[in-house]
Amino acid sequence: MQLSVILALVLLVYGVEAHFTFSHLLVNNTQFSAWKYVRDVALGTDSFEAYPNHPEWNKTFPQFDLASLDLRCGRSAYKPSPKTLTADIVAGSPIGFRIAQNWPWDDFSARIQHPGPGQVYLAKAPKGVSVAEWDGDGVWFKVAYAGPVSDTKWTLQNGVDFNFTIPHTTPPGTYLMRVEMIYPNVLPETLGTQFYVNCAQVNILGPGGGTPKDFARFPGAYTKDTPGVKMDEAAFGPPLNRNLNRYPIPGPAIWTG
Ligand SMILES: *[C@@H]1O[C@H](CO)[C@@H](O)[C@H](O)[C@H]1NC(C)=O
Ligand SMILES: *[C@@H]1O[C@H](CO)[C@@H](O)[C@H](O)[C@H]1NC(C)=O
Ligand SMILES: *[C@@H]1O[C@H](CO)[C@@H](O)[C@H](O)[C@H]1NC(C)=O
Ligand SMILES: [Cu+2]
Repeated sequence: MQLSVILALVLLVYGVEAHFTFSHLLVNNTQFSAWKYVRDVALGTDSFEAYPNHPEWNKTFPQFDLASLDLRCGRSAYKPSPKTLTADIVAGSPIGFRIAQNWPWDDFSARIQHPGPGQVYLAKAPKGVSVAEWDGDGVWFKVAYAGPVSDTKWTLQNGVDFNFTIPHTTPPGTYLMRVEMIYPNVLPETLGTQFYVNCAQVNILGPGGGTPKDFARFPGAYTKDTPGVKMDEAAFGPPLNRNLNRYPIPGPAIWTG
């Protein structure tokens, strides 16, 4: 590979627009303020980045460690925080997560630039435990997947939203709702596949009647050998987008109600 190509790839991986947090919940066609219903995350440090030392920027640094508790809800966000509120959402109505966009420097317009899929999981708070006080140490089922729209294009890439609908028959109750965007990555210059993870606290309203199945735990759902986390660069190597319809979806099957 030519040096200029390697440099371009490295910039694509480390570029300032690259990182993000899903800090806004979208409910009833409304964007709620950052970290109102989404659990706030701790600051990170990223040796690859040399950008202004702004707290919201430091929150964007991704997860790499598949065994870390931080893979559950983002950096230190498995710890409940009294400042996070719980949003009432109606099962079957359109909802979403939106990334943080208000940055203190001019040339920054945040978008989900990395190639890769998004997924949403739900975990019901145990009986008698308020979701606001729960660390999410339970079983999670998948309710949404945003994969490739074509062989060369991902649904989420270059946008700011991950919109979806949870099944109408989801059992009512309080849940942690975990969003992840996965940037599958095999470049030797990087630390590996990146996870952008956040969790909202939601109270699901609706008729219920469905029986969720195919559960996973976080951490634990993925290993370094999970297809879709571990990439075969020969098949389709991010950051290049090609043969995306062959992307193997990591984790359990999606539950549609
Ligand atoms: C996601 O939903 C919001 C309404 O909550 C809407 O304003 C926005 O345009 C949608 N985004 C996409 C990419 O469809
Ligand atoms: C924020 O990230 C930068 C870049 O990695 C790092 O130098 C700095 O120490 C971090 N700040 C805090 C408060 O963690
Ligand atoms: C969304 O609308 C429903 C009524 O349709 C309401 O019960 C709920 O509180 C609203 N959620 C939020 C977060 O405003
Ligand atoms: Cu990034």
